[in-house]
Amino acid sequence: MKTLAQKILDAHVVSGTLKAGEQVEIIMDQTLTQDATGTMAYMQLEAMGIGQVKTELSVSYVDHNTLQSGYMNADDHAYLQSVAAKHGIYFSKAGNGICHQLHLERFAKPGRTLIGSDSHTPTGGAMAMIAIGAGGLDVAKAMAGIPYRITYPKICQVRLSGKLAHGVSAKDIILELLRRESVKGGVGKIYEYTGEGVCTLSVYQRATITNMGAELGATTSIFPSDETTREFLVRQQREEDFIPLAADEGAEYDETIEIDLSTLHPAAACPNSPDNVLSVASLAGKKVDQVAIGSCTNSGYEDLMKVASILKGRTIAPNVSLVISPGSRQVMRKLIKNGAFATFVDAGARILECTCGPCIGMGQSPKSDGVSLRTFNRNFYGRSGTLSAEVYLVSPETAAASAITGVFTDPATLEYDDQFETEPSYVDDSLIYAPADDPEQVEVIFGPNIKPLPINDALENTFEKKIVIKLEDNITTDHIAPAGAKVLPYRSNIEKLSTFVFENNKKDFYKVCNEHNGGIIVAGENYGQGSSREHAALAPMFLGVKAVIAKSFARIHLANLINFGIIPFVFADKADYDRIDDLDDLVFENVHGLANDVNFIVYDRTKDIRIPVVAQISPADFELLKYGGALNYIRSTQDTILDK
Ligand code: MIC
Ligand code: SF4
Repeated sequence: MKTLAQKILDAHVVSGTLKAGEQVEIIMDQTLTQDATGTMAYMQLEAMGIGQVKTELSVSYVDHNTLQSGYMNADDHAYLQSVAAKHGIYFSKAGNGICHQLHLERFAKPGRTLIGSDSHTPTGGAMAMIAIGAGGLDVAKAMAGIPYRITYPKICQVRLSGKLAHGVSAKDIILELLRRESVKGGVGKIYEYTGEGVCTLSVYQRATITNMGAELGATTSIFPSDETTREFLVRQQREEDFIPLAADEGAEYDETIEIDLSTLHPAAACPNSPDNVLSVASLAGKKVDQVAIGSCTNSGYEDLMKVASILKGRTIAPNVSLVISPGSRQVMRKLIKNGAFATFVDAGARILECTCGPCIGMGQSPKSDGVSLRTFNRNFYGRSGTLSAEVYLVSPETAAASAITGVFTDPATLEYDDQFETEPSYVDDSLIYAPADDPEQVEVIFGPNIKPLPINDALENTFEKKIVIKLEDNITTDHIAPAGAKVLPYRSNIEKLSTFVFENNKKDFYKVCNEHNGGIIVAGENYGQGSSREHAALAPMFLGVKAVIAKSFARIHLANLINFGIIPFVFADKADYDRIDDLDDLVFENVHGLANDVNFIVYDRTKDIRIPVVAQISPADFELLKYGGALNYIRSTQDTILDK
């Protein structure tokens, strides 16, 4: 008797023991990349010497870096289009939509595995896929046919009963889970949704939930494939991709969480963390300056139809700026046809293109001390581009209702129609280009923004380095390698990008690293939560960071550190965090002798104390570290691990 997640995982495992906590290797059927992580991923694929990708399907999307002020982003787009054509990868052009929504609409298939260089890849779990976010190098490896290594997760059942009340939305379900479980509650887990409440949720609603499972720190989240899934696929004109899939009757779960949908109320994640959840009712009346509707979490057809329903015949409050970015061109086209789009314009909304936009700080930063309500998935410090802004994460219904009144408003208190016909989707793949028939003829275009991949040195057996920064709990990858319109254009230029590392925590961090010839990062719990951006490991690697000592790590960032040859240590005794300080000299002796889960002693020369730390990583990962990271390892051992 198996859970749904186990069924799909087990059918894809090629080595390892199928038991929670054990390392397994799984074959990935599909891959996706987006532009902000894709350039590195494809440079790494090319560095491996791969001709055609080995996956069933690989897609490259352009959706993040679309604000083209300067040549940089456009250079990246041209590179991505040409490299995709050459290596057997489908390419979705800028403006076509956000990778996760488009992938769900056009390519996701029940029962398949997907790895994507974006932390919200688990959105595909709404289509009964095992969909996992990872660093670009892991995605490049999957395209090269190398199985993906993960710790076999615990399977946590989320049993849904009842039905959502008027004004309550899928966003409120996942916010409730975040309230209960926290941003690190899902580490090492897959959340599998079951129960009679499942069939009351559409595929787009399920996608909101699986998307934001990333904020729980989970490996992924998954829904069964049922009649609702079939109808979605029929509307996308690909019913042939449907297969029914569910857990076996009597399957056993490691844990069960019960949620009665009828008891939920509209909720908001308050600054600066997605798990800082309060009811909208408790915030009612608080003045709002900006409302942003969109992102891969909440810009599907139904989300925007509900927004249109609330905005119909009304106009936004004078104190509010409302921006709307539809998740895909298909959805936008349909809203144009059925009149919903005209409603947005009439209400006073500012319409943005179908991209990530303000979610990643590509424009629309709020005013100083502004209160911004966003239907997005992350409200980390500084991510909006305005450090003093207060960003709240809410449902599209709460966002639309508050845009009209100008204050936090519980949508349950408003009359609006939340039933609308689910007509056939408008399907249009005209901005998705198939790979070239004659790949040898394709020339890959490298504009001046694309700089060569930095290569790490092999790991020294003994070294001494200073602590270059000491950080608190829950440091996000947005702290490490900030996003936003100013920094993101340098994602293909690591030298330049490295000058922004920790810019909001320690000004000129890169100069400190240069002065001390690299160093060691010390951090609290859940270090590296949030995005999959490998730049948060790659740029510190470039600055000479050799190890991070933290109380605990987020899953994807831990893997990225190993991939780029930075040793992730955890304190054997968390109390030792308080005994060491910024600029202490740390000595690491005989690191080549490291073994999984065995105490390793770091000598703090400044304080003359010994700190036991542990590296909880597999023997295979130790090998990567010795070579200075996965790319060095693959290139040195290529003949044996790549079937070219
Ligand atoms: C994000 O939402 O933080 C991003 C931008 O989509 C990242 C990827 C990136 O940094 O390029 C993610 O979620 O992985
Ligand atoms: Fe884009 Fe935001 Fe989704 Fe990341 S979370 S993929 S930036 S829409």
